[in-house]
Amino acid sequence: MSFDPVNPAPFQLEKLGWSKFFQNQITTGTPGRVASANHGRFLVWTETGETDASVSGSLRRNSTLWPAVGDWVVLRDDGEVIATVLTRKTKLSRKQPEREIREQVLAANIDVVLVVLPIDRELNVLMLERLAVMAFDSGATPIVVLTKSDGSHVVDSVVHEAQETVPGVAVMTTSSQSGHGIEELRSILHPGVTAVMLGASGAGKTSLLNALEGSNELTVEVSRGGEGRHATTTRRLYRLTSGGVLLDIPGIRLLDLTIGQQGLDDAFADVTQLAMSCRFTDCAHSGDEGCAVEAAVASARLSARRLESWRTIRDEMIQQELSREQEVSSRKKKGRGSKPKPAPSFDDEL
Ligand SMILES: Nc1nc2c(ncn2[C@@H]2O[C@H](COP(=O)(O)OP(=O)(O)OP(=O)(O)O)[C@@H](O)[C@H]2O)c(=O)[nH]1
Ligand SMILES: [Mg+2]
Ligand SMILES: [Zn+2]
Repeated sequence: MSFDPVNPAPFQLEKLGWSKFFQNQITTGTPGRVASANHGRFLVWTETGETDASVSGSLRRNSTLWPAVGDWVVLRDDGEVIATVLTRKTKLSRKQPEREIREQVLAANIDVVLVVLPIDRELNVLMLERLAVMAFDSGATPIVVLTKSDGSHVVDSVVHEAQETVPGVAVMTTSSQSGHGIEELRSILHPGVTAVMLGASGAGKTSLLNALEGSNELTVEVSRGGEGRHATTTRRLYRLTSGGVLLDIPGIRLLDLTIGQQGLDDAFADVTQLAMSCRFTDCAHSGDEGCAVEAAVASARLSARRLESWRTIRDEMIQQELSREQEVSSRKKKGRGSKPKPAPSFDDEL
């Protein structure tokens, strides 16, 4: 375990997000936070410094408790083995219907999800809607960060478009090149706050980290089509000079975005609010009798495009659910459902 004699308590756990919620879960052992994971080895921050830890045998056999970046864990006395993963406050995850481990936790115990989209070209509304749903699903607070503002001549109208797309969510603009908005971002990331950056490859996530910290982490050239080529390949926590903690993760593709009902309700708060007046509680807002949402579209209180997006995402959600159920039932037919759980494949893969 590394220890800095000049600064005897370099890691104040509260600054790193430690709270009563976690304290109440432990009686013995050393608490620490998983800062990165690499094929079964974990870099853990504790009060006395960083340690390189593995997981205990019992954890290894119980794949539902596999540590993810951002997790609070308890180390055994020797300080090199993770004995327990504490219950998560929030988690940003994606479902993997086709994999043995169904859910991949991208970030644990986050307070804020920075939904990062570049605006040096047209705002990708489709992406924003889905990222917002996933961010809301995590249980943390989403904030939209529109990057590369130096490359846009229509910043105000794009901000307006983003606000219309995710009503009630704060929208800010940044430029890692000019420094615009970086101070504002810094003020959000104060001690005790953990944020994760969620966005496509090439959106400018790592550049934000570099602009905040003056660091020089690897960024990527963006191709003509706007897609980056995964400059960042691992998930990692950074302690910021502003006191907070920032998680940089690899870019996510539109295809990988998974969605849940709660996230849908929250990201489409305008539709959810109107739906409370629909005659049927399970109204699909699609020709159903007494539909208040369609009535709102007819009287121009809700845009038709907005309802269209809601329907599309809901259809995708139902489709995802169906394929997951099919997966489970075909597994059962093959008699695999009764097999003991396999050892976890490493969750730190892309
Ligand atoms: N003009 C301009 N370019 C930017 C800005 N921020 C990032 N870029 C450029 O956009 C490209 C991608 O930036 P990255 O920070 O690597 O993107 P990323 O989201 O971390 O990408 P992944 O790690 O692959 O997910 C780089 O070439 C950056 O120089 C900005 O504010 N203005
Ligand atoms: Mg990156
Ligand atoms: Zn309805």
